[in-house]
Amino acid sequence: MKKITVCRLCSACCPLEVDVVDGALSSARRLTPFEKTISCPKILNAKNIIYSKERILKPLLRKNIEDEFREVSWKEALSFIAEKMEKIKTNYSPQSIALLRGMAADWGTPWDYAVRFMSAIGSPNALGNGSVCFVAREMAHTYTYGAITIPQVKDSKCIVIWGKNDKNTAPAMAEAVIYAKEKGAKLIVIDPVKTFFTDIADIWLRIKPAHDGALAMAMIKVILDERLYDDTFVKNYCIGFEALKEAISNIKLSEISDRIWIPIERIKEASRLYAQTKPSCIIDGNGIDMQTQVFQTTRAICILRAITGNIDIEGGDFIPQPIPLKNIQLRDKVAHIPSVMFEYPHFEKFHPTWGLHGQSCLIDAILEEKPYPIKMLFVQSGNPAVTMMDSGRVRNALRSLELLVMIDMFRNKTSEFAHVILPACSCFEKTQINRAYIRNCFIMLQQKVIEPIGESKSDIEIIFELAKFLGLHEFFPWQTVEEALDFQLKPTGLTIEELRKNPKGIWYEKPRFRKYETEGFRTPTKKVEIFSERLSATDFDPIPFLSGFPNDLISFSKYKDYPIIGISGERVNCYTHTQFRKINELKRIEPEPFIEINSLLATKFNLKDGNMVRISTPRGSIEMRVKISDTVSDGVIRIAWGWGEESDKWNLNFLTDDFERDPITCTPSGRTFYCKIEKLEA
Ligand SMILES: Nc1nc2c(c(=O)[nH]1)N[C@H]1C(S)=C(S)[C@@H](COP(=O)(O)OP(=O)(O)OC[C@H]3O[C@@H](n4cnc5c(=O)[nH]c(N)nc54)[C@H](O)[C@@H]3O)O[C@H]1N2
Ligand SMILES: Nc1nc2c(c(=O)[nH]1)N[C@H]1C(S)=C(S)[C@@H](COP(=O)(O)OP(=O)(O)OC[C@H]3O[C@@H](n4cnc5c(=O)[nH]c(N)nc54)[C@H](O)[C@@H]3O)O[C@H]1N2
Ligand code: SF4
Ligand SMILES: [Mo]
Repeated sequence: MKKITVCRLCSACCPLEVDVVDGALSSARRLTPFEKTISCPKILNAKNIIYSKERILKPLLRKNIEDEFREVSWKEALSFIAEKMEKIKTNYSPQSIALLRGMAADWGTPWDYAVRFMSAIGSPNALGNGSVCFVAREMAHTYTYGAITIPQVKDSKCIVIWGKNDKNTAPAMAEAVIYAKEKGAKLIVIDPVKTFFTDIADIWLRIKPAHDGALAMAMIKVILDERLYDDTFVKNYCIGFEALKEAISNIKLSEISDRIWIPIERIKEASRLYAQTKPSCIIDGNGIDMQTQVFQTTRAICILRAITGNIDIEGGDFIPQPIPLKNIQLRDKVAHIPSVMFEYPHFEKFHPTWGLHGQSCLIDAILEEKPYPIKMLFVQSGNPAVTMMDSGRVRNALRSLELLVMIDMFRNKTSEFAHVILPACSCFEKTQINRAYIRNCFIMLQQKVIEPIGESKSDIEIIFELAKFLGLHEFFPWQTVEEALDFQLKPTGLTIEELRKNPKGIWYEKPRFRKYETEGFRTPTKKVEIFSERLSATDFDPIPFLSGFPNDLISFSKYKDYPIIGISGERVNCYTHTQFRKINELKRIEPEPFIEINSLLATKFNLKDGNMVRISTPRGSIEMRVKISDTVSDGVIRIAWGWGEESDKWNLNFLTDDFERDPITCTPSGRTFYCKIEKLEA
């Protein structure tokens, strides 16, 4: 039998067609409107992933982290958790219990119920990892024009790809770029690394890693100096244009050019092409996240969109029309309790449903007991022992907890610090609504296509079970997940049943362009806030980089003995972060990690392909084989990402820093750090 659903093996959330034979998943493929398609090895191996013998099929429990886990019943696991939680509440406080969320379970409805659960127990500390993923960037969009825009790539005439590599990370977007390019669209790519897109670009700006903010401001300067901006849009719909003009008058292109490794002429060429081609759109990505200036950098890029009048137009950057799902997170209930993110109030409160995404603050709170001790942690769909910056520090924090409960399909490095693991089911075994399908007017259901394997349960059901065991019935009155989802869908007039009858999705309303003409923007002033009063009032630069460009954009800049710039390796399309390395069919595609190094640096260190090197920073060191490659420029090495799950000696985040952070979003630099390398004997 064929069934339609949404894939959540990575965050791209592709629509899928799945073949189910005798109740078992036999194969699955992406559904795409494009002729030229990009294949995804993960989905082709969905069966091997979900039926892997490594799956956790029953709850696992141990009293001490030195002991072995034993399989127990759900009842025993939940009673153990409930009993411990009561003790922690009594000995400390409800807010001493926190939840940390990785990206895998999705930020739509599964996130809502996790946050609601935490609110119900009386803790404001439900944290996600969005400070290093895209939530920090989303906040910058929101502060500028009210929402994160969606690039209308297919209909665009000029596409800027800024720190994104959709070929490996979001195939439908990559297909749209290829389609538009074949129809004649121009392509500008801003990336320090050679990729599939830099190869087909009209202009490739090979930027110095982490220096995107200065480039964006330089492009704004060219556009203003050469009067290439959209005068009407700026006059009618923006606030702070005059202040922007004044700010850029202090910027010297020659200085920026030297700083960011891009010749002035190239900056001008790209600025002109972007501003003079209509419509243009910008795809911004994770290459800008994990920078200590992600917020202001993204603001500057947003301002580029605004001054060129490319916002909310066909082929430009669309302001989404979100599906009005009911907000059930109950954050008001705990609003009076300071959260662990108390030092980042803008980021803490910028959005009604994103909630808290400063995961680094959680580690601070555990280690320093500020603003109070954190003694118990739920880790849901994440592997923080490998994926958070400065793994050594993170592990010290995890080790010091009185109780760590994981909700996951597999054991991972984080399990080494866990007392209980509750078995979660895969994306094919549960029904939920993903954030990708509520952020705009098209909604599609991720529906269960097979029954949960073993005793695993969906993330939402696990939250319901925990809530019931803790006597939180009044907050979780629903008998089934579907009933709860229907409750959330009420304001839309839709139901799960109806979505199931329309598995390929429903247009809740048709996209409307230029909504600002009648509705304004969803900012306090209803305008595009080039100048942000909210930032000004709290002593942050109201115009990006008004007080200058910080010097130390790359971690460990102050240390003298670390001359090489290290960056995180690409997301290869056979893995999602630390996942799937036990799936032999995927492992065969990329069997071992390596660092990429160009021939000049290789000669300097007398390195040949396959040699082993030690890579060190002031935080720690790891070892990997060398691959000589022209993907990186001289002085830069790229270190494969996600392999820390396989071995500590490959854990990139033993090298990274969690001390220097973006002052608004607390984002540390996981992307870029100074390091040194040494050749090791065979
Ligand atoms: N240095 C450096 N650090 C980085 C990055 C980098 O590029 N460089 N990338 C950053 C980014 S953008 C991100 S998003 C994070 C990712 O960080 P994490 O979210 O911690 O990463 P994953 O390795 O994907 O771990 C996901 C876990 O969820 C489990 N899982 C999968 N599906 C489900 C499900 O449906 N339910 C449940 N309960 N569990 C599930 C998997 O088995 C796995 O253990 O890492 C960040 N860290
Ligand atoms: N296969 C697969 N797909 C995934 C994931 C996965 O792990 N595997 N993870 C999912 C998640 S959670 C995320 S966040 C997305 C991320 O998806 P993307 O945003 O596409 O992330 P990356 O591929 O890590 O990086 C994008 C590009 O940024 C470039 N870059 C690095 N440093 C800089 C810089 O300083 N400036 C600029 N301008 N560019 C830079 C890199 O060279 C790379 O080409 O992918 C999602 N999809
Ligand atoms: S790209 Fe990600 S969401 Fe899309 S099919 Fe592959 S694993 Fe699934
Ligand atoms: Mo991410």
